[in-house]
Amino acid sequence: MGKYFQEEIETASRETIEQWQNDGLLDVVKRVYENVPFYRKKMEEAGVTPDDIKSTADLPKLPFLTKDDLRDAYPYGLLAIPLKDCVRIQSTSGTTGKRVVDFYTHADIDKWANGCARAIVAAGGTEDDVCHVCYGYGLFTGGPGLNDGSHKVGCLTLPMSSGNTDRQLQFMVDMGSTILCCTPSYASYLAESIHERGLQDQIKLKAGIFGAEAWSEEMRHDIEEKLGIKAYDIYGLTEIEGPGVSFECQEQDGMHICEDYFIPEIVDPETLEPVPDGQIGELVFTSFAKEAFPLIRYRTKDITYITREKCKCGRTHARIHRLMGRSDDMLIIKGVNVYPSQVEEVLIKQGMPANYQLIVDRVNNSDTMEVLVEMTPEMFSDKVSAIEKKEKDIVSALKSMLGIYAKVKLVEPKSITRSEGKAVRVIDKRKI
Ligand code: DLL
Repeated sequence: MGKYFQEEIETASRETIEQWQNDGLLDVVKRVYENVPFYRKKMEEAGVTPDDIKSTADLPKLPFLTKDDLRDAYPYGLLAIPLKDCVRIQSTSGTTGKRVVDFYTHADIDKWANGCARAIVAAGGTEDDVCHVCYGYGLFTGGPGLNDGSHKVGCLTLPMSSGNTDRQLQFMVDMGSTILCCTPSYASYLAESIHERGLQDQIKLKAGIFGAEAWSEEMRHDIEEKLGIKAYDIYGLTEIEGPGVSFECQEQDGMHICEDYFIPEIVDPETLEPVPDGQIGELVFTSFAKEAFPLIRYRTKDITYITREKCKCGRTHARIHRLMGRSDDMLIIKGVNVYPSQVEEVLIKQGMPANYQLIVDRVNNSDTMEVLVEMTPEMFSDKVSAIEKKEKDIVSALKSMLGIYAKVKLVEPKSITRSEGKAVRVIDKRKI
């Protein structure tokens, strides 16, 4: 295996990529207009027909699609083919509102696996590797996606799924896992557990493919240092396809979008107008290559910016910058905009593990924020005075970063719940 999984596609000229996207857009608009009453109605309401769409330059004429639309159309309302031709569903965990379900044909699964295989090869993976997948398996896309990608590359695949850290570490040591696929928060938890048990010398990991939740550059360095690996970011969402929509290469300088399957746009989340490359906004996708469940102009709510400059790795597909938050996870506390990633940055700079939770509340009409932070096992045995001092240091570091006071409480190691591998970073009691 060389540097790329599909060299010709991954290094195609921008003209070729644009041609794929123009052809793909015309095809998908016609398909949904003819086969999906939900879409036809939306397009009719927007006064647009397939004849109005000649190239990606006409995208702004098409209506957006949101998670609420997917919920309204649940379960079959956005299917573009007969149900009998679908072979798989995947779904979100549905912790907020109704589940979102995505359908796949054989061809859809094959393309998804290509995206994940490209990510694994970009992280240095070959058929000699042992790929340890501890994203959840099941309705969640993480496990199945990386699993299929790992098969395509020809790695020995360990379908571990999430949880049971003892078993994860035993297999990691016994099988000599070289590539670790999981959420960054679980990777840092595994790193701590490896150090606690003194297993560093028995671990053969060289790379990690981490995604499914926001993480910072500081957290990347922390994990890389603790595990002695290179840590790569991978992005995706259930509605579009799960992991492998975009992924980092050896340059670790933004995630390449599989542009032969998806058309990315960045729009201003307020005005919904497209913004130029390099400008921050909300990521929007058109999944034109999907047979079963193609989405047009789906608003991800994820905030980032895009670049179409050729990458040093030789790939030509556009890159998105590490995600900077969600247009809906920004907290407004006492009128100040706070992103959980800013808190994470402070904590890591203070030498804390990145396992934390923000509890936001409203007391006597005033917003409050409490930051629970897990201690390392070493800190846990420190004197109370040392712990109190650390809490004070974090309070003042947060104050200078955010400009507001947040109460800080250091809690026992591993006492903050991890659900489905994804960390629950914010509990906003104001909404309850
Ligand atoms: O999290 C798919 C996935 C699995 C991606 C494994 C990467 C690895 P959902 O559960 O539908 O799908 O959640 C999608 O998670 O809109 C982002 O807000 C967030 N997210 C996903 N990847 C990243 C990332 C999977 N690399 C939502 N950085 C997305 C930051 C991410 N946030």
